[in-house]
Amino acid sequence: MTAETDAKLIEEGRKLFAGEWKFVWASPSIETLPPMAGMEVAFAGRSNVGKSSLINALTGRNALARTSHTPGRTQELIFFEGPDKSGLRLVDMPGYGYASAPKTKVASWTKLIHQFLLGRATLARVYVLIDARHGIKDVDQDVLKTLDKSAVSYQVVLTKADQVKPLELEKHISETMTALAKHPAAFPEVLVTSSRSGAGMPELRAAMVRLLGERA
Ligand SMILES: Nc1nc2c(ncn2[C@@H]2O[C@H](COP(=O)(O)OP(=O)(O)O)[C@@H](O)[C@H]2O)c(=O)[nH]1
Ligand SMILES: [Mg+2]
Repeated sequence: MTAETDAKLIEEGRKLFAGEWKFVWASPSIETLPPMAGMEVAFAGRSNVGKSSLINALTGRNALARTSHTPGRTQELIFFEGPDKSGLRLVDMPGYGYASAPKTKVASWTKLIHQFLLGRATLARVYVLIDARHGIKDVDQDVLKTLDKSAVSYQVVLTKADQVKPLELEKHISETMTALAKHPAAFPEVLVTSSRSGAGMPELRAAMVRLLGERA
């Protein structure tokens, strides 16, 4: 990867996400998924980790994905579609791991996600969001294990980097890399982001442009 291709991908990413993004589908169950089309990229993570905020920051739309102060609101797979020609879709996944969830809810989440990950040929990547303040927790490890068993490649994205001091951030990045070494299916780099400051957005957009190129 040269600096030149990097800059080119970043510019293409900027253009792609400057286009019109819209909501297309919400699916509470595996039976109601939209027909497979284009290339899908999904965002997973604990409730409140910043999935919906990240989708809003990527697309430059304040209220495309609904964000919430109350954890555990999104219990559906929500699909967003980019400019027609791109064929790119973003999928906001239901959050996991909020303390007040009854066991049955956790079980139904796991089932939905598992089925989605196993049967979705159009799914090119799952971004697993991890709060930069907390690092990878046990419940995240369970999800990484589920992903290891699926055929989908995934990458960790640290969120809310604006809330963490630089030294602490470095520590959490290296701890995350160490944890990822035990997950051979994980992409061996972490993306550091803040939806609030916009940090990491150009790189994340560029990463999706690269995926689109690999699929074409
Ligand atoms: N400081 C800071 N707060 C954030 C950031 N991203 C999200 N949040 C806040 O975290 C809370 C949960 O965000 P949300 O996107 O709804 O999380 P989700 O449940 O994973 O979809 C909200 O109060 C957001 O304002 C960020 O980059 N920086
Ligand atoms: Mg959400």
